[in-house]
Amino acid sequence: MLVALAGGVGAARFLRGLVQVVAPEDVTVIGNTGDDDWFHGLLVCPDLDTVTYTLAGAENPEMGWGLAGETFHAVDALERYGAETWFRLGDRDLATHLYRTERVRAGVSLSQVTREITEAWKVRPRLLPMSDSPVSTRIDAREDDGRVREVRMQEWFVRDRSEPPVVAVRFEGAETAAPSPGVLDSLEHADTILICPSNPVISIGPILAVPGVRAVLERRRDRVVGVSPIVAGAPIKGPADRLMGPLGIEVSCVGVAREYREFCSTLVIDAGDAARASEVDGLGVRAVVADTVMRDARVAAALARHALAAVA
Ligand code: FO1
Repeated sequence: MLVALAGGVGAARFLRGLVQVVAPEDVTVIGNTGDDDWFHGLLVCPDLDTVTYTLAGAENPEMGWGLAGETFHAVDALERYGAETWFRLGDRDLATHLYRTERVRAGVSLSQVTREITEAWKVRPRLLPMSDSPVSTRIDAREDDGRVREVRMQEWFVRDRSEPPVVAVRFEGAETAAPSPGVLDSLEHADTILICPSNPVISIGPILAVPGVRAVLERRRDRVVGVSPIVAGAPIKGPADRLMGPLGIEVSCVGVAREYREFCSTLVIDAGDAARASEVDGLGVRAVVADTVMRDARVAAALARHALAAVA
C-alpha cells in the first residue's frame, strides 16, 4: 500500500500518473487542509477538491483547479450584493461546497464527507484529510504601507496574488489537531510513502504540523521518497519561491532536500538539476534524477515509476 502526502495542482498531476502505474485501490492520499477556507458561508477545501477532480479527470486542465467547462454565473450574480468574489467558485464546483457544508453542519466529519465526495466521483484512491479539525494557514505579510499583517492563505495567494512579501507562516489550530482516522495507521504500514511535488511550506508543511505525522515519517525515513517541486531554482507552478526565500529556505532542490532530510531518504530531482545531485547526496538524501516536469499524464506516470523504483 502506498501513501502520498499531497497539496494541490502539482500533487494531483503526479497522482494521476501514479494511479497508472499502481492499482488505485492501493493508494492512500493524505491531503492538505491548511488552504481550506469559508466563502459565502461555504466550506471550500481546495487541495482535497483538486485531487478529487483531477483523479476523476474532471479538472480544468489549464488552471489545474476547479472543473473543466465551468461557468461563474453565481459568483458574478453575487457582485450585485457587493459580495467579495475574488475567489472564483464555479457554478458546478459550488455543488461540492454546498454538499460538503450541509454534511459538515449535520455533524459529519470531514473524512466522512470527503469519502462521500470521492465515491460520488468514482475516485478509487482513498483520500484522507490530514485532520478532521480545522487547521488554517496564516501568512504574516508586509503590506505596501510597510506594516506586517496576518492574512489567510487564499487572501495572500489569490486576492493579493502572492505579492506582499512573506515574513512568517503559521498553521492555526495545528497543535490541537488530531490526524484524521487512518492517517497514522496508513503511514505506519505503507510499503512506500511519497511526498508529492507540492509547496514544501504551505502544502506539505501543514501535514507535517499535525501532531504525530512527522514522527512516523522520521521513523520510516528509509521508505519515504519525495519529488522536488522546485526545478532550476523555481517552482513549476505556484508561489513556493515567495515562501521559501523569505523563510530562509534555498529555492532549489537542495533547499527542499535540506527541508526534508530528517524524514525523507530519497529525493527525485529534475534532469535540469542533475549538477546538484552531489549536494543533495551530501545532505544524506539520495538524489535520483528524472524528468519531473509533468507536461502530460505519460510523463507523470514515468515520474511515479521512477519515484517508486528509487526506494524499491
Ligand atoms: N486559485 C486562483 O488563483 N484563483 C481563484 O480564483 C481560485 C479559486 C479556486 C476555487 C476553488 C478551488 O478548489 C481552488 C481555487 N483556486 C484558485 C486554487 C487554490 O487557491 C489553490 O489551488 C490551492 O489553495 C493551493 O493549491
